[in-house]
Amino acid sequence: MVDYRDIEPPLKTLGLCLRGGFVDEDKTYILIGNTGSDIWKEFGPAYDDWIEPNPLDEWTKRHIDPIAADFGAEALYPFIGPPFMPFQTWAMQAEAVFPSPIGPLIHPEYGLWHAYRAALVFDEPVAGLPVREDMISPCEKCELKPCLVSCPVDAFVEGAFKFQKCLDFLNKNLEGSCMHNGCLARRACPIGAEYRYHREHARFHMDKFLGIDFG
Ligand code: B12
Ligand code: SF4
Ligand code: SF4
Repeated sequence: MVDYRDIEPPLKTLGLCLRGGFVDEDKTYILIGNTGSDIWKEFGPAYDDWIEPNPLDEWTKRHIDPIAADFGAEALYPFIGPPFMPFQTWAMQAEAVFPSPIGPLIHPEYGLWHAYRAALVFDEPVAGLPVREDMISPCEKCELKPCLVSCPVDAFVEGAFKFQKCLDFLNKNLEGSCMHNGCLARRACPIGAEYRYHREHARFHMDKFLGIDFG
């Protein structure tokens, strides 16, 4: 039987980590993700091997497929779709993360500075699967909610992300703070401030966000 803790070492060398797991209909789902900019230390300098237009997705698949094969699991990815796999729903089952008012799930330690890169699906139980911690969302204790008042174009309206407003602003401010350092609304959140993405890492994601073909 595979032990949960045995999956961590090969991920660590990639700047990735385990993000909990859960059992559903006899299958065990284990989530893999990144917290802070650890992933950038491994992926960023490997730019000679980047395959555009989605180098992080290609890099992830290239490294995770063999790890999944070694452990006898199937690898699923958040970026393959549509239809996309319900990674945020899975994440809420796997670990103590909660919807934030601006969209991304918030983690009590990493704040908004984390993401999911893959899920390993096993046909059998996995030993040492951690139990999801019983916690409350940091947003419940956050009275001022600075994330909701920091966007220069009020892209967050009544719980929805008006991404076209955001994209229009970014396109007019390509050398602005959002593009260089990452979303101002996300950076306004006090939780997990020490995990904020480093400048180059943030810029990479903003460039990719801007380059999405919205049809
Ligand atoms: C499409 C997509 C987008 C589109 C959204 C378009 C649209 N209008 O839907 C665009 C391009 C705009 C986008 C932008 C961003 N995205 Co995006 N996106 C996705 C993607 C690929 C698919 C989403 C989807 O359709 N899932 C399918 C549904 C069925 O999945 P689901 O998990 O069941 O979704 C449910 C939950 O969201 C849940 N839910 C939401 N709120 C609440 C509240 C409660 C109370 C409950 C119970 C449930 C709930 O309801 C949804 C429907 O069932 C996901 C990856 C993935 N596979 O999920 C990333 C993903 C959601 N994105 C992510 C990120 C980080 C971003 C950006 C910050 C990108 C950036 N610039 O760096 C921005 C921020 C946008 C924002 N403020 O919300 C991360 C979020 C990580 C996290 N911490 O939660 C994900 C998970 C990708 C990843 N690799 O981790 N994204
Ligand atoms: S600023 Fe407050 S409400 Fe907004 S995401 Fe952070 S903790 Fe939640
Ligand atoms: S990136 Fe900038 S414009 Fe876009 S939602 Fe965040 S704060 Fe608003």
